Amino acid sequence: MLMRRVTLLIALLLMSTPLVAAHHGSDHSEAMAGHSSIEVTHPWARATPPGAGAGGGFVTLTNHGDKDDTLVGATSPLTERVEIHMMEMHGDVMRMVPLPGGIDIPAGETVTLAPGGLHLMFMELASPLVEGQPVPVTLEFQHAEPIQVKLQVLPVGAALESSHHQSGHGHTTHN
Ligand SMILES: [Cu+2]
Repeated sequence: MLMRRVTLLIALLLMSTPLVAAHHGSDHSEAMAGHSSIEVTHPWARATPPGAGAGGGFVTLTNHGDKDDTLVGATSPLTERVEIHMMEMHGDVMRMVPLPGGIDIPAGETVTLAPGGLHLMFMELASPLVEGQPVPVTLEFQHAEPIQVKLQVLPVGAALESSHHQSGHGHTTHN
């Protein structure tokens, strides 16, 4: 009797599986919708300690189009102020400098935002960036349509595998 019930249960589970799969499959078209000449890869951010007030976000931007473009701004539900910054050496001190003109992404080139260089800055954070809780960001371009990404939040002090420390100011991209 018990055995028969278990068999029936398994049969029901097997029957319901294709329905679940079909439902998930319907989300696919939405993800494919936004066609853009700009490709965004490695969206990530660093977790911030409580009370830090601001946090950095990083993406890699590739311009597959034949026209130069510019990342002119970004928005996020986390804060009303997302700025574009770069790091600059002033004597021995690294300083963050706002880039009101944005970041140029020449046609056919890739620009990497990374710690120690170009980055997005989430200003006046009401709550810290927490490891494992993705940060939604909309990137705005001069020509391309806005692109929505979710920054994966890594531990405080995390670095992208391709980033490396350099003395001096060698953070501009050379191609
Ligand atoms: Cu900054």
